[in-house]
Amino acid sequence: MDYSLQCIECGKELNSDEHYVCPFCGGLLEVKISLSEVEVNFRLDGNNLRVWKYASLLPVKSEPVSLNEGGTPLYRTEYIEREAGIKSVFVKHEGLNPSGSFKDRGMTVGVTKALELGKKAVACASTGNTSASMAMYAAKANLKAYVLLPAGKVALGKVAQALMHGARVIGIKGNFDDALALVRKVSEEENFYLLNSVNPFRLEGQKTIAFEIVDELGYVPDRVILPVGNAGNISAIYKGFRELRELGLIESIPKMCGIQAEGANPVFRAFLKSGKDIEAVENPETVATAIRIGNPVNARKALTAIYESKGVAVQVSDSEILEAQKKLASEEGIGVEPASAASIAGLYRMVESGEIEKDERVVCITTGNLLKDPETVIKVCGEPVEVEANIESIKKAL
Ligand code: AN7
Repeated sequence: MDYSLQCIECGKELNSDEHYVCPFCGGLLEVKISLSEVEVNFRLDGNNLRVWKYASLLPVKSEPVSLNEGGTPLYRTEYIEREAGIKSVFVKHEGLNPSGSFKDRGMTVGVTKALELGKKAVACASTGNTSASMAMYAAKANLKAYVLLPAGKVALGKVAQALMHGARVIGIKGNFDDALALVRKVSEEENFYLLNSVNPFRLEGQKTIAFEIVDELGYVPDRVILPVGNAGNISAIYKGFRELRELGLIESIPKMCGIQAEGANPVFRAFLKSGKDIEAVENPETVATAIRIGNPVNARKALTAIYESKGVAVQVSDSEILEAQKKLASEEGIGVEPASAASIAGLYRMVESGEIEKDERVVCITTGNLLKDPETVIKVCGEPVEVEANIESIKKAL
């Protein structure tokens, strides 16, 4: 397949896969697929959903390192439709990927690329899910994995995964943004293949969320809503829709709507000013630790996606996030982690503000699994009651 890497800042094109930032200006790179030359060998017929169904639009040359990622369920949420008064609301549950988050779509491509480039080790900074996913795919590919985490600020399930899959996990006394700056330096010095969302190949895998939404629904929704942290996913999904349109497979692009937590809201703030550049939030804080990010590297790409698609950025409070998490779990049977619930909290905010029309067809993306963050669940729901082991006590407790 034909593709190049293009700098999103200076526009220069590179023909080597080695870079993840522009060697001329330091800007982020984006994979530019030669769409006029691609032979699309899949049909958007709802069958065989998985990341590698779309291999003809993915920039790899070798056998993929795969754990059967993608093909996640798209649930119709009738309770939420009724309560929000919206014609159709679907939830695409990315928490049902192999490691329990959407990151697997990116890692299958990113780790395959690491092998193509002959790398011996991969690395990332992470609020948790990236590290869990990377560790898993590195294990499968027999690569060393190095992880930098903000100490004490990563949900337990994610740390457990990274450790058990064999990554070297290092907590730093700083936040995610500090960890990312450090891992970028260390990776350069140690020749680790960096798998944060500055890596353009990883994002290519994530664009398959857009392909699958159209594939499964059979139409293009009016709006796609998802949480925004480092802002890679919203950029990737928008790119996916753009490619389908350029190929003539769809005619419209959904309004891309990015949701941030109030305490970690730089993209939302830039959006309020109609700006393209963010001002970093120095000390980001939210219960949704996955998106506790103050200086998202892909913010410019994300804002472009939002503006070009006529979408919006929205902020939600921690209590709205936890309420939405509970609603999804208890009314719809969909178990997600707090960051994921931000998409539903955002939907409700948009209903309140009048941003959404009643007759819209909406897809919310829930990015990570409930099991990732058991500690927050116990804080919200409390511990189970404990009683004597006899029928009477149990009946009293029912
Ligand atoms: C559940 O794992 O950044 O806007 O290091 O785990 O593409 O960053 C996680 C991000 C949303 C935000 N939902 O996605 C990491 C990390 C969940 C996440 C996001 C993350 P981006």
